[in-house]
Amino acid sequence: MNNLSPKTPVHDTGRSTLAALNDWVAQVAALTKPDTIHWCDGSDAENAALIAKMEGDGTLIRLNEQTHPNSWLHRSHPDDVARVEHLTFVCTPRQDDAGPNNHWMSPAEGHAKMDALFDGCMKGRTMYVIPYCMGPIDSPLSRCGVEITDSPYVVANMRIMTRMGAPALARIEREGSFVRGLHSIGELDPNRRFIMHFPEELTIKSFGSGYGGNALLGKKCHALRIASHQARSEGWLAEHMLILGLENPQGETHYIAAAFPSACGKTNLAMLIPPEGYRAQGWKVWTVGDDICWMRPGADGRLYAINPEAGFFGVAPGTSINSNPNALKTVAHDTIFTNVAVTADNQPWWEGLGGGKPVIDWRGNDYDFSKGTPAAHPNSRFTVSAKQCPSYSPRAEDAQGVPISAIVFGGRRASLVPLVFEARDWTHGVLVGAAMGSETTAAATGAVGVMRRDPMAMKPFCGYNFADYFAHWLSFDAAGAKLPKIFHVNWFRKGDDGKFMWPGFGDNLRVLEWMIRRVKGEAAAVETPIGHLPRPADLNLDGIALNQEAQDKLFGFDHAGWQTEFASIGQYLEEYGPRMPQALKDEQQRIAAALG
Ligand code: SAT
Ligand code: MN
Repeated sequence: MNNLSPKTPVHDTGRSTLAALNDWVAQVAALTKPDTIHWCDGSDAENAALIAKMEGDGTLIRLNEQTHPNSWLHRSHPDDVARVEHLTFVCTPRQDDAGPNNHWMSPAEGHAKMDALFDGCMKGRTMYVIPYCMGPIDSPLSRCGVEITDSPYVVANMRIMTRMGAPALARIEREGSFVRGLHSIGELDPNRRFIMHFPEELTIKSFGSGYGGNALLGKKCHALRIASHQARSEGWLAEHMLILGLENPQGETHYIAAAFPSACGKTNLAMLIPPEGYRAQGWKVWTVGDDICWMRPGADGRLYAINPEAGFFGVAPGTSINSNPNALKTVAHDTIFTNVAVTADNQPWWEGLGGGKPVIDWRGNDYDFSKGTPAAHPNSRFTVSAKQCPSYSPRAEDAQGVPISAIVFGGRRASLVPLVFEARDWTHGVLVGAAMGSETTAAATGAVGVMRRDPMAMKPFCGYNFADYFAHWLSFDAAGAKLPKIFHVNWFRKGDDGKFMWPGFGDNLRVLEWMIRRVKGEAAAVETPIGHLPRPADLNLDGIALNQEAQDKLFGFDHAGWQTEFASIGQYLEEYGPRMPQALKDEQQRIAAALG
């Protein structure tokens, strides 16, 4: 680290037995010059003291104690409400290693830029040292990190989202290695904001934002960008996927991992409640995770997955007793809400909640209905422990993870892409993931609703060159592997009237059921150049009314449309030059040829 000044006298509450950690903390303190250093132990007493401090200075506002015990509202800076992809960098010695999918800076330049911002930034503040573990504390698949931050809001969120404090520190001291994450909210100035990753140094530096994926460094920065890089060299996968268990009436549970871009319904799918008829028969969905999945081959050749997170950082708008009753029950207490609106009796409120009336908007102003602007920010969030979720899987904390039977890719596609199709084999499935497209959402700043390629929903999160990432995916098809089947879904197909044609939410179970029946060799499908498609009769559509247009579009195959799509996929693969694996280009050409 540059810019080291002579040791500043600071009050330090703790130390570790690990010299490398103590040295790093001392170096950071010398650079950032905090008044106090607080080593987080993760205890209830520590949390209570932090919450009281934040209530005192207005960082947290207590919500209605009767309806939402122990729950808080945080209003972020109005310019700091989402991830900032244009300010997010991957710093590798060679630019090619970061790939065209990342903004790049050389490590030397990145460190110099960040260290200049961090210089003296914690004067008058407390510096918190947060040891955390991503994944169950006793799991060989888990990995640890330490985040240093000057934001007590980040500490409170990290306590919910990760296994934080003394047990994590003990594991770090045993293992001797950890991901280093340095964060400061700085002045929350969008012109002095950067999120930098140094994958080869297992280091993150984030400055100028207090929001979600920019600031809770265990999440996207560590568990996806740094972890994807680590996973490549260690033979596993770090993915932007939910994990759910689907239990059938025979009591058999199959686990499914599904990748969708941010704000495309991962939390809703992970907490799905089966439709009435299915429930009566005994179908259940178990939630293992709603955002991130780490998986690796087990001794039997199957892929085993853990959720590295301990909580949910879910999108509030659209969450209702109809769309996601499990989420609503999960956030009934001990929850931090960020940028939601509040009602006259101080309950949290957001668009789509379906009850109550907002009187104060997410900025803290009186809400004016006549303006037609949303009361809650479209990317407002809840942070809550996974343990509070009624459908939390009893196997979610399993050290060995859960075996994955199916991998699902999906995006928001208003046109062309049918409800579901199955890839012919692993290589085809990797191409399906690589070719994924989706319309952008409010989870990142920038235009909403623009179609872009978002391979495996990892466009903002892959810590290295996508061409190498696809090659890594292809490498799992090795001798002895018992790989999951790969599917693609689109819950967001629209009809000529501009309305969604598929009911979605609980009814998505009908599609999951077909997938598992395909895995077991029990369900039929039609072979097409893009993969195996079900006919309407192959799915259980009891009680669902689909008109002819919906049947044709959800289950049909638009030959001319796919010809154009495959030409565009071919161009996309070319953007990566000779690094793009030949097997993927061959697969694209094979399908393009079949399309004629
Ligand atoms: O802000 S986060 O990156 O944590 C959430 C998301 O965009 O998926
Ligand atoms: Mn996400």
